[in-house]
Amino acid sequence: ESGEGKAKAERMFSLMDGFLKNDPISLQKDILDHVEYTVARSRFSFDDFEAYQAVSHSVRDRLIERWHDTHAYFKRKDPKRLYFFSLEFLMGRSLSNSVINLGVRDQYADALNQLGFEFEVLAEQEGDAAQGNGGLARLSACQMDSLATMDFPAWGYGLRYQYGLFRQVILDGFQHEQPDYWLNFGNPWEIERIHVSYAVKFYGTVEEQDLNGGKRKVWVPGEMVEAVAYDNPIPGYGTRNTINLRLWAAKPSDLYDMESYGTGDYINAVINRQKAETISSVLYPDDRSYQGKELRLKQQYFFVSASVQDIIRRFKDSLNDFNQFPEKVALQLNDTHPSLAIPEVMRVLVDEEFLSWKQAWDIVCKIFSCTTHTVVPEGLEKIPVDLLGSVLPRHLQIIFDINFSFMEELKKHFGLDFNRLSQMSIVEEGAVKSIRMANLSIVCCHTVNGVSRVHLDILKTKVFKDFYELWPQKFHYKTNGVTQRRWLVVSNPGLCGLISKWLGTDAWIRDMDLLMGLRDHAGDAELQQEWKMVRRINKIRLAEFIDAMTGMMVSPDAMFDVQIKRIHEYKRQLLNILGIIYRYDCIKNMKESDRRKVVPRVCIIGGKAAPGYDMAKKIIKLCHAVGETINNDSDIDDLLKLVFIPDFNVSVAELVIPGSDLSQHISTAGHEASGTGSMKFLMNGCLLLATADGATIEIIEEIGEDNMFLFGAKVHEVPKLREKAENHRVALQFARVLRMVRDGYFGYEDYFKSLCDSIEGGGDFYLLGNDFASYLEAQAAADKAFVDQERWTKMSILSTAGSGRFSSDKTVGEYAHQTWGIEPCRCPF
Ligand code: GPU
Repeated sequence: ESGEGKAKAERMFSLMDGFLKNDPISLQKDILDHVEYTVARSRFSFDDFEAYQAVSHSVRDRLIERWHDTHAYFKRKDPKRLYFFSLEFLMGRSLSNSVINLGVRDQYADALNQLGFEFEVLAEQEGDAAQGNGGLARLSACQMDSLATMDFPAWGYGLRYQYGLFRQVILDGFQHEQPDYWLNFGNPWEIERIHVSYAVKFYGTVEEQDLNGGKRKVWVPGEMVEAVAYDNPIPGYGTRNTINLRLWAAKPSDLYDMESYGTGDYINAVINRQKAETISSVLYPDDRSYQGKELRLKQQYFFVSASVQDIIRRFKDSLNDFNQFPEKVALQLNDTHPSLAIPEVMRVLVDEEFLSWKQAWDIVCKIFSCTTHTVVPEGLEKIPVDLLGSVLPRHLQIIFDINFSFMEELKKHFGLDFNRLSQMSIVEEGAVKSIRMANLSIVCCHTVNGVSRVHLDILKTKVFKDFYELWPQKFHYKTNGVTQRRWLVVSNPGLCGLISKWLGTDAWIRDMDLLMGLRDHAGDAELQQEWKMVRRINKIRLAEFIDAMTGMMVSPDAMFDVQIKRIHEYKRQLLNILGIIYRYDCIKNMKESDRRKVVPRVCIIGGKAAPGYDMAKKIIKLCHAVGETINNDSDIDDLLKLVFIPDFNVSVAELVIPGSDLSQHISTAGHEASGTGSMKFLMNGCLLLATADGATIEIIEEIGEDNMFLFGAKVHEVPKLREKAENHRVALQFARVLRMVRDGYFGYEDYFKSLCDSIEGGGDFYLLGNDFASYLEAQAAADKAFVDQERWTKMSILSTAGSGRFSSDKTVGEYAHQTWGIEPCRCPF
């Protein structure tokens, strides 16, 4: 190093004084500095929100420090990196999670106390980052936390929506949607990188040009938009590693339409430029229904194109031989939403890096893997060929070329079996010719993962049967998991402390298998007592929240029975509501002496319906109508309450889950690919009332059937039950509660008619009638178990003890080893 460089480095170091310090005085000074200079309020007078802002900025400084060190280290070591592409990341709040992962929670709490603030109160000031819909999006967030904690050299890539998932407002029992303009109050958790930006092209034509005697394809775009990077540091727990979630925002491009400024219509030219920003403006709120929308297609390509450019630039910084690309890059596609990355990498390698088609194809086949999250073929994405050809003309050509080779391969393998060829083709012929994104992904990825064992079975035997016969080695599963950092450490500090006390260590926060140690103590009266206390405090907190949100007082002595998730017919919130009506009807018809034996319940339902999903919206209204009747019936009093929690989101889940006794995961068997909510409840010692579907099947194996309340048809029974309508062994009670809804017992009978029609007679696709009797039995078993608090508490402890297998650390470890081929790269302290 030159003398000058060394002197400069020394000066910098002495000015910086090494790393930021985390003693209470340093923290207070940093916080007040941010109050004064970042938030620009007087340090002598600032409110809770301003305090939150200042605290966040001081935490952000610490994140940045580690982010720099981590990335400098990655650059030096240059390991194979994982690039995780997802159109949705449901991060929720960041403050509590960050200070816990940085290991400075208590220090901040002390420092704030001395300034006259309470950490929890400030943490409540933060709004949710809701850049996603449901399970799929929250899974991405959990996996980012695990990737960071396990020191994997990984990057997340996605879109930075200006409007997150809509806010749900309930008016007169009906859902209304309001925009979530979440950036209004600033977002301290992101770092804008105005210099990290790429041009993304759309529309236009493909021209052929001569190149060294051959031909090359040149895409002449009709529109260009700039992608600007926003980096979101993701700190690991118990490590210095802090990885990056890079989200792209669309900005007008200076390269594009300069000429329109020459026409004299300056104002309109500026307004037109501004339209570029709509690409990253709004998250699509329909969980899993793709309708061939142009804007959605542009969103997908926009983030894929920017990310691929970023990855290739990084690769070329260190190497310039694309043969080594697969040794440096693993590219994971979260469902098919980012699958345009496949033709995009082909295009860049062939058209811009001048590799041969064969060379490029070999690379593509080595770097891509994908995960699928659905079980129904109808849920698979298709893009109309006309649309794709107009927005991305070169990509359509590439997809056709890939399909041509694939069809040739198929013919060699299966002969001229036209049925099979047309089913497996990437191109679907028909009224609307379209591209099947799942088929494209399967053809080009080396590995296709399902999200639970039974999900893989369904993929192999139904959804992708043909592909499985062709390439059995491609198909695998990694059972989903959730991060215990957020779902226990952040959200349930009481239980967390108790677990550590009884295990004699907090090492389980990085190694969930250790929780099994709790099994030895499950019958211990002292642990049971402490366990009950912690859970009771959480229930009181939840009761206060319910009071604040709905004005309803509920007793923490009652059993809190919870179903929170997106509203979907297959998730059967309707079954839950009909069960509640049944319970209500029973209590109403009881003798006074029998009422004393009833276990009091608070039934809690929460979740959003896609704005265009009529049935789901009717279910929300029915829940309110039934609640209105039950909650105001003086005969019922505290024996039964029905609460709908509005605007369910990640931070609401953090509060509700630790305070639940029983949670419901009651999808029709064969419909929930995995389910992850159940895992969060399990960790928190909440008992499950569930069908044998998705990951629940594996949960049963882990904790045993006796420690939960199972019911309903099994996966293999469902098709037969559906075949014949007369097979529906509809319980008498089912007909009776349905009658009540139809006859207007809860009002709105016209509005609920289609809902009733959808589950009566042969049309009961999700088998509510069939499963109703066994559902009621499971509910009765739960009542019986609850009366015996000793038994209940033991089951609760055993639930937590058996939840280790459902940590996303485990899932991510399996992906790293089996699918991505990446190794930890731990930044030294
Ligand atoms: N999932 Br497809 C979503 O949340 N959104 C979707 O569009 C699709 C699937 C869910 C599955 O329903 C759930 O079973 C799974 O646990 C989750 O993805 C994560 O894999």
